Amino acid sequence: MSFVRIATEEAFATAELFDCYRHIIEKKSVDDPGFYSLWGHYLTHSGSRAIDIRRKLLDLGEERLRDMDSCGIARQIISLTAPGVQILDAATGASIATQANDQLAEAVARHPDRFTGLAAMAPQDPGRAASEIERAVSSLGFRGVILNSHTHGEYFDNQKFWEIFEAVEQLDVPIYLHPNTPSARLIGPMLDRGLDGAIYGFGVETGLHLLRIIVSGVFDRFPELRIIVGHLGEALPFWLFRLDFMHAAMVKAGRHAGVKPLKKRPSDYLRENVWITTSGMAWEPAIMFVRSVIGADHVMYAMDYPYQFVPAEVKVTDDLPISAAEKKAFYQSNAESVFALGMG
Ligand code: 1DF
Ligand code: MN
Repeated sequence: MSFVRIATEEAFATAELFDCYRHIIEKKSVDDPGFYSLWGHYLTHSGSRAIDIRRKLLDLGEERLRDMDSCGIARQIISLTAPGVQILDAATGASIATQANDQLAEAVARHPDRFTGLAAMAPQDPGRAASEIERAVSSLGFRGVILNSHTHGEYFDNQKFWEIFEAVEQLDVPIYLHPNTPSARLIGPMLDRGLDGAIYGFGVETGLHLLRIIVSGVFDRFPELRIIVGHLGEALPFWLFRLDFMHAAMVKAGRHAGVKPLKKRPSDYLRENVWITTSGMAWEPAIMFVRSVIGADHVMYAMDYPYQFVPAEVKVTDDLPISAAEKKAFYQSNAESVFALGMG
């Protein structure tokens, strides 16, 4: 059985977004230590990794296609790199998101057989974000939305953001909940040991965000909502048993005002409403474990280009001990289904 490889967490940036980031770094105008740690590095460092990443993020043409060809990636699902426009003020964020979506749409139009777009949006103004999502899906043909975790320290269990859930549920597209550096409240003890970034802090921040969404009852209110999360579920699959046990105990004891009864167990939402990608986790034992506890139809491939552009890692997923039909689901059909590729 043959298949193509679809990579589902692949990043780009616009020159205008980088200009905004440089301006914030220069003026120190935002209270977000993680942002300075991440982008203070990638935008100023002169090592080859930072230089390559800056250049590859800005390319939506030949270099990206060559890199995809070099490791057999047929299609990238492309989104604006973290933290996207969520670090900006509301008005600037909305206009940079619109511009980024237009630039990505032009690239998709040039290479419709290679690129699929996810919509950037600025949750700082939820109403405007919902309109931009509607435009990006209905007019530009994008197949989902990128959410780079916290927005100025706020999380999507907060009902002020729920009109964004309404919009995606209505449009029937998923949200990719992508990492950001931990919010200012969370990052303290990570910074001085360099644990704030993709090594660990990203996963803590993003797993926490998804758990806040689950325990707040978002999926009871929006039962059709689909959330995609990378890095093999940001460690949550390993916690399934304990999450269910402790959540039930807390609800029974009425211990926390913010922990209400849910219609299902936390693990049920993680299996039914959540899809998981392998970005940055080319590691057979972990992939097989997550498939076994989440279900093979909700686990799919991602590379995390250009941050983890390691062509040899594709061999790890090519060599997974699964059938040809399961491999096709992992690399291709699960992504085609959750992003409704070829259906509009
Ligand atoms: C890094 C990793 C940066 C991922 C990312 O976006 C990112 C990194 C700024 O290595 O610094 O998306 N990642 O998803 O693992
Ligand atoms: Mn990523």
